[in-house]
Amino acid sequence: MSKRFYITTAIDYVNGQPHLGHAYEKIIADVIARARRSLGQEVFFLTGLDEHGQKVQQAAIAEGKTPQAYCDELAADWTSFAKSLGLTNDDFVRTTDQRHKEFVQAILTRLNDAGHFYKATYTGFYSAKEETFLTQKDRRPDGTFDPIYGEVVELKEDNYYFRLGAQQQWLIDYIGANPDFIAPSYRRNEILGFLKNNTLEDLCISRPISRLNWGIPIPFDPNFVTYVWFDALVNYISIAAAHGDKAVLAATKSEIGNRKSEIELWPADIHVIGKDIVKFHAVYWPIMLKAMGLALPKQILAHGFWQKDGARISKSTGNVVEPVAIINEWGVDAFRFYVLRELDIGPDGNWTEAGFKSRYQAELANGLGNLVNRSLSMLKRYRNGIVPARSNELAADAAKAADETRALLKQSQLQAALQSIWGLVNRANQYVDQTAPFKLAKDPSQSQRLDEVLYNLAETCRVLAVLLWPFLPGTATKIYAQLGLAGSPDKLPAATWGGLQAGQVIGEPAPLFPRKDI
Ligand code: ME8
Repeated sequence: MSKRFYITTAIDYVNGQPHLGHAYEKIIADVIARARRSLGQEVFFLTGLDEHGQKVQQAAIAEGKTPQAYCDELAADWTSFAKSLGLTNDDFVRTTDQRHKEFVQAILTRLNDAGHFYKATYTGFYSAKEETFLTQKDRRPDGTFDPIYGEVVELKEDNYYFRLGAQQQWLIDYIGANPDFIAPSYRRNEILGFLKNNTLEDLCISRPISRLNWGIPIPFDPNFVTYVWFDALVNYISIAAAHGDKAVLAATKSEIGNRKSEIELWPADIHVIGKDIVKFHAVYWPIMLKAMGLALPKQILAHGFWQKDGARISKSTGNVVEPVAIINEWGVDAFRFYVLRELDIGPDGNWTEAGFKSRYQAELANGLGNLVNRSLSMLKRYRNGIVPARSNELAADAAKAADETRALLKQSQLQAALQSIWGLVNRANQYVDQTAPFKLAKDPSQSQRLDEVLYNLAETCRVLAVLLWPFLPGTATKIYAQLGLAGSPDKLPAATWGGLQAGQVIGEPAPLFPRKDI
């Protein structure tokens, strides 16, 4: 078996319920995963939960639960959330999984044996809220620390450190030589700027159990647990190892558990993450991988942050978007469409209810929904639902949309692909208005012309179903069913014009996006 296209998301902290930002990231990864499958690649899509660390421990204590019980309860909500989003993930990692914990410990042992770690005493200012030590550079001009750090206390403690000193230059060279390694390019420039203008400090990879005990024990020192980021990043390879990935198993010389499969995954093709955690993925993670003797991921794809109504999303101020409530009211495809169409992968976005409703009405109900419904209803009414002979009037428009969509999907340009697809939706709606089939139907001498128009419309709907499948899988499947076609529109080569055969009997037209009073 050949190497799979391996795509991952950040694993989310289980210190509350999932929000819009979490949903957005997982949907991006799902669309890319579906698109690659549709293009004929074998794919492995991994998402999951980051369950250790102070944030989770504190949230559990606040609810009077043990961290494990707290995580178990929330993990059920998050896995059902993944289902509500329509995700096609192949595995779901929890960092409390035994398969992950054992692997992290094996890695720690090996890196320690190879001399990558040392123990040292550090005195400094510590923010429990952000789980980070602060330096003089973090002080504001008046000497205080930013309130985002919460209470800052002076701490003196022993810890284990990962040597990063010798690693800076090769990473700068690597990023320089691999322009697609960090995308979009402005994030790459930020990381290059950071690496060129700062000296990397060694990374503290442990936490004393006196301060934090909710973590993976450091195998060579029972007084410490693993720093949550060192634990979390490793999920991308611990799960590859759990599926029998040869590269990871060989590099880490690990033999854990009974592996049934031998799926080739590493290196990952894309790590989809948010802009706030690029440094962890583009600086620390590559250095960790190099120390383990593993190849670097091919791309770190960083998306922006959502706000709502121009303000930060925040549980405490109540400024939230409830993805599940939106999905229940409007359907998962409407939710997926809005976030992908509204926000390109990179910049920040702003959710407004008016914006959501306006895209629903204009692009889904009046655009795509209306096109499919009137095309198929007319075919039903005027031709008993039987597809007429092939005609190629819209073939060039459909081919243009299909070619563009294919190329854009390969570059993970999801918003641009949707724009291209809607170019075809709009062209076909315009074609209905220009050819006026309802008028042609009244004139028996125009019967052949009506056949042509109806074929072009029905075939355009079929092509649209194939192009839309990665984005709006439920809608695409409904369009196929309404066309009376068996199977799923899940193979991009099927977007070639002429797939609909004369004589095909279509199914029942039904509105895809019911119009709502808004
Ligand atoms: O950072 N808009 O977890 P997390 C868009 N456990 N994306 C957002 C967002 C927003 N408003 N808020 C958060 C963590 N995100 C770590 C990751 S990976 C080895 C460990 C994104 O729950 C954020 O950028 O705080 C990140 O990619 C993901 O949601 C999880 O954030």
